[in-house]
Amino acid sequence: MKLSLVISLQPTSFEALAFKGKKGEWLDPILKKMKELGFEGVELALANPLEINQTRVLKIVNKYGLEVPAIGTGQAYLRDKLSFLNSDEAIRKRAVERIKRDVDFAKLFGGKVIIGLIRGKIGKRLDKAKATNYFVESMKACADYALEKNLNLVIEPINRYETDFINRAEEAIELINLIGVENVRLLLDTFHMNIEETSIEHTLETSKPYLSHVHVADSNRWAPGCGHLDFESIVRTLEKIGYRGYLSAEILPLPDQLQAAQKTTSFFMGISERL
Ligand code: LER
Ligand code: MN
Repeated sequence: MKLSLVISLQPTSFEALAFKGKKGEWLDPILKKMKELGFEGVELALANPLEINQTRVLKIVNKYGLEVPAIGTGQAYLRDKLSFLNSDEAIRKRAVERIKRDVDFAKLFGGKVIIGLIRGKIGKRLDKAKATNYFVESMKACADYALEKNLNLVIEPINRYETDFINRAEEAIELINLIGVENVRLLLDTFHMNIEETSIEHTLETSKPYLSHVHVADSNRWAPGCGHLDFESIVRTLEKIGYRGYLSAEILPLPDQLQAAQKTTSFFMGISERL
């Protein structure tokens, strides 16, 4: 299993990020540090890929020999209010177009595109059946586009305090089967699983045929090892089901940015020595 760290290329209100973009030359020194700490990948979250210098990002990522396992898209919802469940068709269409641009960006690295907060919420205007139709329709359009580029989309169940649509792995799997395009897979995040799933290990096992990306954070969303999740058991289960993808740390920058990143690699290195 390989380790990556989620960082944002743009400023954002989303808090669980070790590093966030700012003005000036900030990306190069951060990726340099990540490489030194032992990360093999960097997961890039952003609001809109058309607002950034993609060639420059690619150049810096390549300079440090890092992989980009996934692109995070939730800021398009948080900042620009785009979502697949908006009752306004024009906004749903803009959300699909934004994901297509994320797919173009992901293609530079061969990474997956995450369908997390961008799905939106059922809220008071929709019911579950209508939300499901809207979601499946948008997902099919994005998945067909990604399939042409040989890329995967991954649906991420998110805890009930952030969304009322797809909180558990079982719900995501049902939708993956309904969408029926082979490049739509599953992302599981240990922070959300700790809130929503009866057993993290059991859910990992039953998700085996679908699982294609994993976010790691401890129970308090600090770096793994700083809360009360049993990561030895989680890693053992991932090995048992033959998961070969990334563990991507989506964590609060606490007690500070660097320590959050350092604790992540030293903790998982300790686990792999023990297992
Ligand atoms: C949101 O809490 C989250 O985990 C992100 O990965 C979703 O885009
Ligand atoms: Mn996540």
